Amino acid sequence: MFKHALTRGISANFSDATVMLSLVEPIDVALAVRQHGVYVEALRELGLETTELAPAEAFPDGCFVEDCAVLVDGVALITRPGTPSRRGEEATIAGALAGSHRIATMEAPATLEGGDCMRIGQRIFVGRSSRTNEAGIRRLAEVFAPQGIEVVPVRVPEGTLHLKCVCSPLPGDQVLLAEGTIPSGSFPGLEVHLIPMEEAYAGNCVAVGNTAIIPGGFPRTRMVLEAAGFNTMLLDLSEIRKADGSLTCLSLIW
Ligand code: CIR
Repeated sequence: MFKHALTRGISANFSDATVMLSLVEPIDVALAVRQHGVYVEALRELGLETTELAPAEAFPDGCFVEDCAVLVDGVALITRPGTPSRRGEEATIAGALAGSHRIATMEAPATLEGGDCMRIGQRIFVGRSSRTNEAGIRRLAEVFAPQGIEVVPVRVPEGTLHLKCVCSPLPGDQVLLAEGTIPSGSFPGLEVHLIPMEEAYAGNCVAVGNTAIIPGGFPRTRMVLEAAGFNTMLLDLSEIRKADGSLTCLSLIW
């Protein structure tokens, strides 16, 4: 069961966040700050002790802390983000985790982002994406092998930023997955809860115990999760989504 969460506030320069497609509507930074505050509050309501780092003006994407580290049982692998504009974010994350984790690092040419890493039991499914390369995957396997972790690469569909843009872990060998994105057979031995492709954005949820935080506006996903026995908490993520962000990206939880 998760006990802690690390987050970082929204940068004053959040409207300059890296995006895959040009924005149709500008990001409302003040609204993003409020949405982020509600997110942190939701983590607290779920019983997590939260540490919030101050926003970093130099890093418009700095709130997406998940990408900067992969955590397994007291070890933190600090990543080397695949996008040059995000390099440097990971240093403050390493500092924040140093008190609670043994720190491991990775060197060029390896790149890896936490959004591509989905731990379920003793496996980490890792996306081969534009952000995560083979050297990054090898380093992930090397760091966590002593803890009995098996690293399982999964191809991320074209045009999808990270593995967890379309799927996310649920407690107890279960996974939430958007239909038509990644084949269910990529997750052998897991109970796969499928949601319709048009709700793929909600494939990224944060589940703590039997409660799943999901983005508002995805009724079929809510039904799937509730039918699977989860309570759901709905959050408005409109501004976070404009920056290609979703729920898991906004925290590191352990
Ligand atoms: C980026 O392109 O890196 C950010 N704008 C969004 C990162 C989202 N992170 C995640 O899904 N883990």
